[in-house]
Amino acid sequence: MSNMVRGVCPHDCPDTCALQITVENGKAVAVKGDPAHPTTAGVLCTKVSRYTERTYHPDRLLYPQKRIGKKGEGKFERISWDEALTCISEKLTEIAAKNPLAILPYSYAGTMGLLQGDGMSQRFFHRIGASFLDRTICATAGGAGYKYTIGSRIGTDTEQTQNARLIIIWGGNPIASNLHFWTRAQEAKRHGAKLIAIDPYRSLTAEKCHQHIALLPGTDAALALGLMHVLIRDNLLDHDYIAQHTLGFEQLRLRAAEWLPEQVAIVCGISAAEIEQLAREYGESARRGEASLIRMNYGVQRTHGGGMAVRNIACLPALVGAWRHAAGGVQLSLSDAFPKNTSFLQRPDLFPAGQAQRTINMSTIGDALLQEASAEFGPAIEALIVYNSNPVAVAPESAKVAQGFAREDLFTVVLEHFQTDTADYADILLPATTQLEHTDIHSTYGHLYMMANNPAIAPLGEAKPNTEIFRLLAQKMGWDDSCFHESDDQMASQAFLRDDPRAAGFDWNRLKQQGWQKVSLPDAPFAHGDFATPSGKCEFFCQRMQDDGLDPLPTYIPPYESVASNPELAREFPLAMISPPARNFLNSTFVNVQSLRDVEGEPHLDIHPQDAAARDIGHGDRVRIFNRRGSFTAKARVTDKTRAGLVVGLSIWWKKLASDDKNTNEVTSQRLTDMGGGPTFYDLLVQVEKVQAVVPAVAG
Ligand SMILES: Nc1nc2c(c(=O)[nH]1)N[C@H]1C(S)=C(S)[C@@H](COP(=O)(O)OP(=O)(O)OC[C@H]3O[C@@H](n4cnc5c(=O)[nH]c(N)nc54)[C@H](O)[C@@H]3O)O[C@H]1N2
Ligand SMILES: Nc1nc2c(c(=O)[nH]1)N[C@H]1C(S)=C(S)[C@@H](COP(=O)(O)OP(=O)(O)OC[C@H]3O[C@@H](n4cnc5c(=O)[nH]c(N)nc54)[C@H](O)[C@@H]3O)O[C@H]1N2
Ligand code: SF4
Ligand SMILES: [Mo]
Repeated sequence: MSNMVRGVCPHDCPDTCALQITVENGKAVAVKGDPAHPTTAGVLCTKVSRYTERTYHPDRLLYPQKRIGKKGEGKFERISWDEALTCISEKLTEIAAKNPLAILPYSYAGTMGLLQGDGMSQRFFHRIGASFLDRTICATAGGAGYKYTIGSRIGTDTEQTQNARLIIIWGGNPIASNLHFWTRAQEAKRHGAKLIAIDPYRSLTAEKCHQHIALLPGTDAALALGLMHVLIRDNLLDHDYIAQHTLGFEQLRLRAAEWLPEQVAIVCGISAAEIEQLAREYGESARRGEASLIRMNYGVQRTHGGGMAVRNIACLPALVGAWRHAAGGVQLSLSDAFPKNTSFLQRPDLFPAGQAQRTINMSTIGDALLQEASAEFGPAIEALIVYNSNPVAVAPESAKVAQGFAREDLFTVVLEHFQTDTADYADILLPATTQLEHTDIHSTYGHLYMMANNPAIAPLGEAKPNTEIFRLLAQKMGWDDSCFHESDDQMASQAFLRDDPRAAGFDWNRLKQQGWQKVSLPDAPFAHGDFATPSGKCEFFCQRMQDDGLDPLPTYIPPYESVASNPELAREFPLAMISPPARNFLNSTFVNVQSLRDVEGEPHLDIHPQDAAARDIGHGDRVRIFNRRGSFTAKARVTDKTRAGLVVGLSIWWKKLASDDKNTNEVTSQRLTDMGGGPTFYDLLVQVEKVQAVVPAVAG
């Protein structure tokens, strides 16, 4: 018997595809994109087309286990659910009796579902009075910069992309990480649109654009100031839009006047002509009444001044009036378009009244785990419950993260599908269901549909949904609050605010059958201003930034580590390094799926021919990449895809699937961005040396 079940791709990807799962005799045999979903349009990326391979992977965790080896050794023995839950609840009760703030959840977007993400789990941590986790690892720097300027994370609807005439892909690689936007950008290209990539690396996407501007990492804010300079100098402005819908133009004019293209060119490592030309094209396109779209992505916000860079770029459409068009403006994220019922899902009101609170930044988890108790820090972290994340592989300055996880006095619980690098450190390892095995409801950050996920198959082995695991734990703790008895369906039915006009008509039962429903957002959301800032305008001058100790006007904050900003460090470690996502992995997810790992091969380091020659490095040689924080090895790929002075290691490898048990995060730092407390994964200097030449094949 064969049937089709409607689902949603749960991964941290803006596309949030609608899935159709074919089930035969209780087994999922195929996962396809729904042809009727407007952005999915019947197509999935290679990774998720192979979903059954991941779900039925022989290494899936199927039973609860407890540690029998040393911390991190990854040796476990099977136990029952009852034993596992009893052990966890006893340990947490004991710690909470001293100070519940010593308990910390650690989670991110392994699934973006509103239930299996931070639904029931947050209720649990609020009720126990645990430390809060500031979930900064991806998007908070840019989110902060964007919100200061625009007010909320909404922007151009992806479904308009094909109507744009100029598309600037700024710090993103959509062929790998936002495929369904790229499909529409291609359609625009066929209709005559020009595509420009701004990226230090000739990514798969940059390669396919008409033009590639390869600036130095972390200098985007300066480039945006240079563009403002030319737009204002040459009067390529929409004066009417500026007068009606922006704040602080006079101050911006004076600020931008300081940023001469020749000077910006030096900061960015590009030519003044590139800046002049880009500004002219952007301004003139708007002037002709055409839609110009900036797709800004995460590459921009992973250095010291990442928040400011996003803010500066977000000012550009208001200068030229690009927001007047449904297909113009900027898209960074659309996540604020969804009226999520977070207070119901996560129940912050359960936090014990009057108890002290503490927030730990997930991007500095290494330092946090190594902190001793003190008046400023509070209690040392004694229990860590990890779900939907793989911090030992993905968090910066990995040596410290691993050292923290290795603490004998730390009690660690990991909820996972697989025995990841992080799972190796668990005291109790719990098997979680995958998206094919549980219910969920989703918002997204790359389109405007509320999405429903129906379970397609029964849970494998003894795996349980995250929601159920926290429900059972709450019962073991002896809590009788009714919210811990709510089913996934009951939670989903209230996941969006039904009386909010954006979610008008939201009904969980209908959504489950139909699969999706669009939230309502005006076609050109800022055509008539209506920014969600305090002034209701696009804020070139931002009082809130001043109040927060930041420059209230667009400015440039150089990287912590670059040849220009730290010449002394650069003498020892002369190469900048970035580690953006590999196409066939999703962060560290899928690295253990053989057919996908085969395509990526092994960890590589892309290095420019000049830098390779200076170090006697040949194509295919094994190299060591190092700085004062750590080192890892990779296979050199000598290529002009990267610029001289920059090395690129596509990521994020499982450490244990690399030949030296290490990955790029050995060399990244725990320093944070200018705003939003974000990580600075692309702000570092390294040195590279050959450790082993390729052995040439013997001819004959
Ligand atoms: N296949 C795949 N898809 C993914 C992911 C994945 O791991 N794999 N991850 C998902 C997640 S969590 C996220 S956050 C998104 C990320 O989505 P994107 O932001 O689109 O991420 P990338 O694909 O890495 O593109 C970032 C690009 O920015 C460039 N870059 C690096 N530093 C700078 C800089 O200083 N300035 C500029 N202008 N460019 C810079 C990099 O070279 C890279 O090509 O993708 C999501 N989708
Ligand atoms: N060097 C470097 N490091 C980076 C980045 C980079 O570009 N360079 N990118 C950063 C970014 S943008 C991000 S978002 C982070 C991402 O880092 P993470 O959020 O940790 O993402 P993943 O590595 O994909 O790990 C997610 C884990 O959740 C598990 N999981 C999935 N679904 C479920 C579920 O339903 N239940 C349970 N219990 N587990 C589940 C998966 O099996 C997987 O192991 O990494 C960051 N780290
Ligand atoms: S990872 Fe992204 S592109 Fe691939 S199926 Fe999921 S949502 Fe779609
Ligand atoms: Mo991310």
